[in-house]
Formats: sequence, structure tokens, C-alpha cells
Amino acid sequence: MNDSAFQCGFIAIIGRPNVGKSTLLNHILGQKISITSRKPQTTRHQILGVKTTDTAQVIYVDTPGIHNRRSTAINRYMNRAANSILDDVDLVLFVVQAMRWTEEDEIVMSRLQHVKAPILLVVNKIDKLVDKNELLPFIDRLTAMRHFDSVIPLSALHAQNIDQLEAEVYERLPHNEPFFPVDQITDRTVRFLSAEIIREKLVRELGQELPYATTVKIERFEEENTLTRIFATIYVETKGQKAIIIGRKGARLKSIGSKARVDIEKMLEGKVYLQLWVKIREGWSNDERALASLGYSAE
Ligand SMILES: Nc1nc2c(ncn2[C@@H]2O[C@H](COP(=O)(O)OP(=O)(O)OP(=O)(O)O)[C@@H](O)[C@H]2O)c(=O)[nH]1
Ligand SMILES: [Mg+2]
Repeated sequence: MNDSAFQCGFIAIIGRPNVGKSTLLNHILGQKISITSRKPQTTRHQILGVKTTDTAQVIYVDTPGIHNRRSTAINRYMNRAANSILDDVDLVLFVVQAMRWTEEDEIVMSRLQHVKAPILLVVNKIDKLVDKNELLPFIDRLTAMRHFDSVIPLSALHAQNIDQLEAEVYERLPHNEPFFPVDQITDRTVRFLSAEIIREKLVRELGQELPYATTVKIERFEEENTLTRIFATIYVETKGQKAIIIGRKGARLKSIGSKARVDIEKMLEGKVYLQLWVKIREGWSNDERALASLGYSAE
């Protein structure tokens, strides 16, 4: 903290899988930088979303949902990515889903026990409420468990009450000079974001069929005037998984590729040529060395 008139701080967005953390970040930024889907455990890496105004810069940290699934290397990596930032931020947004408190929410709550930063409870998905009167007792139940600096019910998807949340964030932002250039909105490269967009299309296209152990690696990323050529490999663990992704006569892979290309073109504001391969790499999700080579380095 210093005597700067400008405000700048780090805000963690934390919660169990699927509560809407990444959706919230994208709507705050007004731009999609973090992928989202109906499937839990969509986000795998910490990702920064930077919002700069004339007087403040808010650096939001989207995190993988904290969960209690099988302890494979990838799952440990994801929980580590979510837990490790809690000590380093100025404010925590604890996101839950309205009317839905689970064992995994309890786990997240217990992780917050020793956090020194103020914690705002964000009750998301209020658009799904059938009876609005249910909300108050739900909130009372949570606030009886611990102290929250504020409680903000909202709908990330329908952009309801997000300005209220942002106002509460600005109120608690420390005085600091900006950390990032004013036109920067994330710490991730377009190469990384492109791989994430491809993974999003995979997750969305395959739903429950998607083998959880799927990852995307950009092999080549060549920018040439207005055309960007991207060559990417989708890694799976078995032959069967490979067949599922490719689909009949390659139809599925083609559909994934063309949806991803449209979104990448939007992001890069230019034409994209996208070539996808599917390869088998046995046991990558439980192998620390393979994880590192696929971009899951210790953070
Ligand atoms: N109805 C409704 N759905 C929402 C809302 N916010 C998010 N969702 C949906 O909830 C699902 C999960 O959203 P994500 O943003 O991917 O959730 P997440 O918390 O980032 O999930 P992980 O990355 O897996 O931890 C998606 O299908 C979203 O469209 C909301 O306010 N209302
Ligand atoms: Mg997410």
C-alpha cells in the first residue's frame, strides 16, 4: 500500500467446480478470456483478468474449482493452483451457487479459514431461483457458518447485479500504481488462449462423453500478416477416446475445429487456419513429467 491516488489490487475468484467463476470473470471484463462449460472442472490453470479504469486496476484471478475427486497428478495440480493464491490477494470472492451447498463447498470454506484478506460471498445463478424467498434463508445458513465482509447475490450469466459486486470490490481495493499496462487484459498469451478455446469446444461438444483426460497442445503458431496458422494436438489416453473425438468420418473433429476457429478469429481479429490432430499419450494426466511437458508446470 502507498499514497498513490490510483487503486490496484489482486482479487481471487474461488469456489467449487461449476459455480460460475469463469462466467463471472468474463462478464466483469466484457470479454471472454476464461473458458466455461456445463461440465465441472473446466478451468485447469490460474488465469488473470485485468480490468483498468481511469482510477483503478483490478486484477482478478480465476482459479480451477476446488474439488475432492480422485487424487491424480492433474487433480492435485488444479487444487494447488486454486489454493496457492489465497495468501497473496487483497480480496477473495467466494462463489457459491444459490440453493446448492455441497461437500465441496465445505472444503472451499475450510480453506478460507486462515485467509487474512476480506472475503465477499458471491451467491451466483439467482436467475435459476423458482421462489426468490428461498434465498434469504440460504444466505442466513452460510453467514451463520462464518463472517463474510459482504454478501452479493447475482447472476453472472445474465449480468444481474455484477455492478454491485464491482462497486464492493473497488471499495476495498488498496492504493497502488497499476501493475499491468492499461491495455492488457490477461497475463496469458494468445497461444495459450487458443489452446483453451479448442479445449472448450471439446468439452462442450462431447459433454459427459469427453474423457476427462484430454488436453490440447499448440505445436506451431505462425502469425503472418492477417493470417494466423495454428497447428494443435489433442492428447487423449486411449484409442477409444481418440475415436470418440474424431467421430464418424472425422465429423466431430471437424466441427470442434471450425467452432474453435471462429472464436480464435474473433479473439485475434483476423483470419485463422487451424489444423488439429489427435494423439494418444498414455497416462499423461497422472504423470508429473508428462504434465510439465503439456504446460501444467508448478505455479
Ligand atoms: N443459469 C445460470 N447459469 C450459469 C450462471 N453462471 C454460470 N452459469 C453456467 O454454469 C456452468 C459453469 O460455469 P463456469 O463459469 O464454467 O463455472 P466455473 O466455476 O468456472 O467451473 P470450473 O472452471 O469447472 O471450476 C456453465 O454452463 C455456465 O453457463 C448464472 O448466473 N446462471
Ligand atoms: Mg472455470
